[in-house]
Amino acid sequence: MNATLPEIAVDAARVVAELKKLATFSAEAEVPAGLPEPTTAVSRVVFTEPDLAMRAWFTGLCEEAGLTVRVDPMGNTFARWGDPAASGAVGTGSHNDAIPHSGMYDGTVGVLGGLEAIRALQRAGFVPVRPIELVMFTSEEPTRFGLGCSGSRVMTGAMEAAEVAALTDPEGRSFDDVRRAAGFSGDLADARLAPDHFHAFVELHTEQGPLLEREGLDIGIVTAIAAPLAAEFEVLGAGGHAGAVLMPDRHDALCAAAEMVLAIEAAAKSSGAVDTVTTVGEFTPHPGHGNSIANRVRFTLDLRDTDGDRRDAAWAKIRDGIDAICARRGVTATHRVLNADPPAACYPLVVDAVADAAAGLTTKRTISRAYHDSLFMARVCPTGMIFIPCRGGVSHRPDEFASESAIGHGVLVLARTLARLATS
Ligand code: HGY
Ligand code: MN
Ligand code: MN
Ligand code: MN
Repeated sequence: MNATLPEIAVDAARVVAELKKLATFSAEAEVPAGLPEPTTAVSRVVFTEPDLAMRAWFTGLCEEAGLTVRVDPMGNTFARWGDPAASGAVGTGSHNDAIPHSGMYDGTVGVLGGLEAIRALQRAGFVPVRPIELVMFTSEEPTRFGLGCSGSRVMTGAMEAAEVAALTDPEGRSFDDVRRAAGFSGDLADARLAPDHFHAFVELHTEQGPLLEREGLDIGIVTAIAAPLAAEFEVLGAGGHAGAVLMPDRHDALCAAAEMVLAIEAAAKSSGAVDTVTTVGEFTPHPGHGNSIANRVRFTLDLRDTDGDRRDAAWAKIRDGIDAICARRGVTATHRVLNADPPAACYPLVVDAVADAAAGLTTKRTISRAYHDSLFMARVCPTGMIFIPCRGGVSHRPDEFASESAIGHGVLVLARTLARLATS
């Protein structure tokens, strides 16, 4: 038994070396000019060849650490230290998929940092009362199927397996077909966790924001995760010849959509709080040629806020603004909501364990503005997150960077947190 927690030594250099190896599992990824060094561009979309090669390598690492590896029908990968059949495990983990032309730390710090936290506890002679289980979630990024966190949504019952199975990628292939072609079989519904599978869950992640670095702090103790909404819009206009259609006669879908994008930005800026953020990341006119007026534009909306009601008020304002633009310009707009999730409060059991584990380091309690699989794990067990600073607060860009020292602090706090949670 562990009367007191053992002295834990983290091998941060090994985590950095493994992160660099992980970054080599990548499709073509561009590095924009002028980014600071070190910069490493990564593209690792779910169920593509780099993802599958990474999975095999990652499984080998877990088996080297003596963990029992299980992969569910969605590709969520579980590496357990302790009794494979026991309930009430303490979980940690994150995601290894990466959006195209992004960086090498988003998600991966939580997966490989979680593995090192377990190895460090093993080296310290810690004996967990509860199993400790590392999770690599499938498809946390919305890149291929338009929906973030599909793996953790199904695991936690936040979404039915059949809904995820029917999601399609840009080539029109369904999630179910793609995952089967990638070698994942079985009934997707079996990815649903038993209610008592986890006693608690804690995710280590880079802050993906500037506050910790700006304030010179080591650790962010996350108390809540913002509420994300994603939707896609289709605007239809008249189109026509760029020379022959006079301006008063136009119903230009691109000009209308451009006005809608500015209305979306204005809705965030006028919400009354800096916490409301909107992004239009995709904007595709059709037919998309210089001498042809666009008759169709497809664009995406990513709307988030730490306050669910304020987010929903911004969403209502956006829809009203778009309706008014349609009426004035003689175009039509339809939309499909991909997800509209409530925010998650982190659980005192885990928040306090993280705060205790960070003794000796400088910390602040903070909110996650990015979403994470923890947003859904919080629906099934006490959940919390640990943030480490990242250079300039940058993420989803190749110049995303976290120092070895920051990673070492994060993994040490994670190891101590896991030990606390797995002792009782
Ligand atoms: O978009 C997000 O917040 C996450 O990084 N996928
Ligand atoms: Mn991300
Ligand atoms: Mn992430
Ligand atoms: Mn995430």
